[in-house]
Amino acid sequence: MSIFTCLLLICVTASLSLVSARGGETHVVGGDEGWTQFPNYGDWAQGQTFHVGDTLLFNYDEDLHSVIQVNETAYEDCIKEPNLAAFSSGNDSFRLAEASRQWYICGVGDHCENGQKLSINVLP
Ligand SMILES: [Cu+2]
Repeated sequence: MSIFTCLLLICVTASLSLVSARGGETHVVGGDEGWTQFPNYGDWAQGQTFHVGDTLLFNYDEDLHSVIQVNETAYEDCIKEPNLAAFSSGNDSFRLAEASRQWYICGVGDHCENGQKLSINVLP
């Protein structure tokens, strides 16, 4: 086998493994700051690429915050009821099951109004 063929095989193998690695990433919402008031989750989401099969993880103090999945209108206006789903364990993870836009807000006090809201676009 020539050195060229050998290098080509290495490249092909490497790119195949990159493709298969897609769709299993865990996104910790807010990074080190986690899920709390005042971080700009729009900025955080801009730096991420969400794919079906990835996991979204909300880390927060369960005495201070919660996670509510809502529709776009409720996201814009911080409406907590009715909602699609509600969580309060402090360590809530979701597997992103379909390519769609999703919206999450905190259900405590005026936290949503203070910016504790997240909108993500999940790609196939
Ligand atoms: Cu909160």
